[in-house]
Amino acid sequence: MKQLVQTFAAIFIVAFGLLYVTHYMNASEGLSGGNTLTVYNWGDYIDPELITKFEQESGLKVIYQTFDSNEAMMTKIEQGGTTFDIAVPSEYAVDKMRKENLLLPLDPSKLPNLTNINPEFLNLSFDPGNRYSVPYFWGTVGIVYNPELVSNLTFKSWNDLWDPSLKNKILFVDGAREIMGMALNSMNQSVNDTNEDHLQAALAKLHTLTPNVKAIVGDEIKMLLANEEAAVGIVWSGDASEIIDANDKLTYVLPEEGTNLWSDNMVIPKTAKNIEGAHQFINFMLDPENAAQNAEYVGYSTPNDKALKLLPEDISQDKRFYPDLGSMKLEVYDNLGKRMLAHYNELFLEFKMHKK
Ligand code: N2P
Repeated sequence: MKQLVQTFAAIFIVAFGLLYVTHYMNASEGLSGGNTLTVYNWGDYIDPELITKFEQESGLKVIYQTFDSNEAMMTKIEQGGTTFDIAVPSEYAVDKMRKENLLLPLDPSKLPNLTNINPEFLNLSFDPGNRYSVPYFWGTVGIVYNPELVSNLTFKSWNDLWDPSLKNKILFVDGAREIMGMALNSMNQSVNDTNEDHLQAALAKLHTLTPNVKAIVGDEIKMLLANEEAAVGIVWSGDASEIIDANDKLTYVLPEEGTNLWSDNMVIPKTAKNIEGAHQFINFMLDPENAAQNAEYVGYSTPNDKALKLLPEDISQDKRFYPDLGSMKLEVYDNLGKRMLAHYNELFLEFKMHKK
């Protein structure tokens, strides 16, 4: 009997101990929700001062994690085991996530600053009525280049990238849709093409660009181009703006065949623990002063009209980063469905593996 009591006591102590440790770990990793807010955003995509300001205003502790592609972010949220309160998917990923029930509906009464957003960025087909998402930044995919390091090329066409003089001079952003889309655009096809012959032709054409591609990189693309370690980059517009800020010899162009127009959007994933805090964060980022500060810091284009008015004119009037949307052949990525999106990733991976 005594032994039984001792065994029970031991089990009790171990179980209680485990419970305590789990609780403590959850709290310190921000998994408990209460006083923390877990934000999952693209790398280099917020002014850190704004995180501190939000913490001071809200009394919440922000746990900030980053991703480098929609696909990586969605996989992590789909797999579960995370408690992200905020994520920032691009439009086609918002559509996919809402259809897969990965998002919580927003409460517009908690987002009074939503009225600051330019209506052109609201109520779009990937999220009618903005039930699940609020625009954060927008931009294009284009070519940033250093005229001193390329001979007489102006990149009016995507096909200029294939010029033999560019051997080992081009950096690619590490994005399946961006690079497959570029190859498709170079053949006057849509960035949303799903025709297998066209996709295989795009991959074959990409393979022929291999000698000119120095590397496929993440956020370090900005540093490499600004330091003139490569002459040309296929980049998101905001990265180009930061590169040009650091080295004004470079410029940014959108080739005439057209390109992608994207937007990234704040959402509350189904895994959220602090829904109230998530709304507070979204509303905070929609505040004109905060949004302007953020846009100036990260270099991306803001969809916030009131913020735009607060930005210096050399930013807000720069047509490279605030192009007239009607004047260019710009295409938004469609949600091509789970299988086709996976196929784009496979094709891009095949290109990457061939390259190495
Ligand atoms: C910022 C990444 C921007 C993502 N580093 C474009 N969708």
